[in-house]
Amino acid sequence: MADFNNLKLEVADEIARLTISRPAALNALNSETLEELSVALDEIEARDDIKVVILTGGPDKKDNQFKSFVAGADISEMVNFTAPEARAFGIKASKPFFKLMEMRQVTIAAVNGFALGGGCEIAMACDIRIASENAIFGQPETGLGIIPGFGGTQRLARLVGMGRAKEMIFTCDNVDANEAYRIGLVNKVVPAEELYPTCEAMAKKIISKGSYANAVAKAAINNGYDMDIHNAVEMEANLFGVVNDTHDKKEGMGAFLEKRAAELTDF
Ligand code: CO8
Repeated sequence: MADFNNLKLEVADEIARLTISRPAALNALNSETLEELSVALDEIEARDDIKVVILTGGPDKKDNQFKSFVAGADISEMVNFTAPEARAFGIKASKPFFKLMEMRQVTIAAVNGFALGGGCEIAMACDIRIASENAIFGQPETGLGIIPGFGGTQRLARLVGMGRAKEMIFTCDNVDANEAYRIGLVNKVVPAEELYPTCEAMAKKIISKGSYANAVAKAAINNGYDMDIHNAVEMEANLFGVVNDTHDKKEGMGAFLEKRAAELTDF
């Protein structure tokens, strides 16, 4: 794997733990980190021995505590952006963000503190979000005179509905972990010390199912989300055809009928 300045990648039991680590800036996303994320996610996607990615934030510099998941895009880099530079920055981010959303591996955000601006946005690009009790979500951009630019105006409304998304974006009010759970922004809230073990347990459960089938199901959910229901169900039927021609289908159904545990290996 490539060497990274702002990321840490550990792989064990088919799970990649990808940690964003810029301790001096509460893991804010600068250009270098976005580029490294692109490289890391491309490399992960090519590996058959990684089935789930858990994305999280490293500890801060001041107290060495897990205070922040990602405190946004890097304001010190953005402050002098011209319009073309800002656009290029947004496009640079869209590659790893879409990769998290669309790669064949399942992606889980382990949100362990501030998830503000680009931090909330990168969590939303993951398939699943699990938050520690100290997590704080928010889109503070309009208070900085900008708008969410890493997909926030789109993904937040899709996750929590237009009314709540507009309220969060227009007021810049943060929401705590329990409120994030209540509005559907996160899947689960757990005490801080249980965050990684909870993500890992979910990852292991996901890995115990058909990984190829899960990758196809992920594509079906993503592709169908913005289609009309007739085309979406037809697209699903096509993908259902694809998964019927696999080892895992024969093994999964065969094992059920023979009353034994299935050994699912396709990916
Ligand atoms: N960018 C750069 N540096 C940051 C950022 C950031 N987003 N967040 C924190 N830091 C730095 C601070 O400047 C500080 O550095 P230093 O020690 O050198 O002064 C260090 O991290 C620690 O931060 P604080 O001292 O502020 O820590 P506190 O515990 O007092 O506060 C907060 C924590 C509340 C998280 C606070 O740091 C904060 O409000 N940060 C900014 C949050 C924010 O506004 N995020 C949104 C940024 S805009 C954005 O994400 C847009 C995304 C879309 C861009 C699209 C482009 C096309």
